Amino acid sequence: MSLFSDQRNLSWNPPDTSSRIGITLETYILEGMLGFPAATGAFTSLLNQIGLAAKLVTSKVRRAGLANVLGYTGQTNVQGEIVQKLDEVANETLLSVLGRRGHCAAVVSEELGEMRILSTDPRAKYVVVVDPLDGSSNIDVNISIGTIFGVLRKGDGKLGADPSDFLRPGRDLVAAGYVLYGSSTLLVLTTGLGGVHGFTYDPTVGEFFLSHENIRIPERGATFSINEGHSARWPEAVRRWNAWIKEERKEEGRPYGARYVGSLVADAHRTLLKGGIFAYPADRGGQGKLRLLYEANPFAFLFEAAGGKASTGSDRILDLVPKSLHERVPLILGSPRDVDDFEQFLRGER
Ligand code: P6P
Repeated sequence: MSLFSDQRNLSWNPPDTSSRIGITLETYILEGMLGFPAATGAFTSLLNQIGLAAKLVTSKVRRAGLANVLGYTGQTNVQGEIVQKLDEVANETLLSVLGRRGHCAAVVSEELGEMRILSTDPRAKYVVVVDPLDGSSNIDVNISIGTIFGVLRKGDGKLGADPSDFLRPGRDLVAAGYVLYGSSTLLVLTTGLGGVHGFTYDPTVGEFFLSHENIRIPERGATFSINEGHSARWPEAVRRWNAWIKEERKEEGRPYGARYVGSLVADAHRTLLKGGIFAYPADRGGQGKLRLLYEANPFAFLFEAAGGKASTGSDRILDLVPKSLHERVPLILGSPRDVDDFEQFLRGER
């Protein structure tokens, strides 16, 4: 009997190919679904390397708490070996993986004072900025931490990269994202062109699967995220905005709820999904705490790709031209309407 004449009710239904939920990160990248032509094999390979590094760091982060329980103090372990701090381990992991395939010419990392050359091969067309493990001080209290990364093209016609390849505005990024080591490990990625997408890690199979396709931030949210413990150091306009956002004005959607984890990746991720505003403003004439190259720029690139805004409170983050590799910058990140409100206070219009 031909299969096609079989009268039994075949329970198999053809897969719904309209939704891409559930496909792997590798497939998503390989098939160019990030809005980048799959023809750029080097770029595809580089993004997959970042995915591999995230898997390796995940396994180390997940065991870190256990390390403390087993007496691995972060100083010397029971074998008397020097146990590196987790962010150093994450940094070494990322450098090792990014150096393997020869697509990454150099890295600027929060963990390294200077740029690190990985390849002088002319085929190494990209450079990477990375905060290997942001918020790592939270690991011993089991609060979510994260890895933040951005990819830039190396300048044309050069063998090795140099700092000028990094001291460029964030609008030159070709990809950016983060890995959130929370209740599950989530990698969120964009090339700017093809939207923002989240991939959840399944440790039982060692794969990232598409779980959040085409993330868009709400026009306005209902929470604000700022460390009010620093309010004495803020410019007066920030204090006025902070008082305004907490006013009891139901008809105007205020007060906003306060949410602050103290881990940038966690606070930014919540803001991206739910809307609202995250602010680490300038303090007492300084530039705030967050770094432009590997914290503010990757998030600014990603938030704008999701319909959000990112500013210093007055200038678009992605237009800033860095003067040094580790320079700090005020970061106001979130729903466009909420960032607009903040900027109006800083312009003295409210
Ligand atoms: P504060 C963590 O140390 C971090 O670099 C970011 O992850 C976080 O947003 C910020 O510092 C928190 O700083 O001054 O509020 O403790």
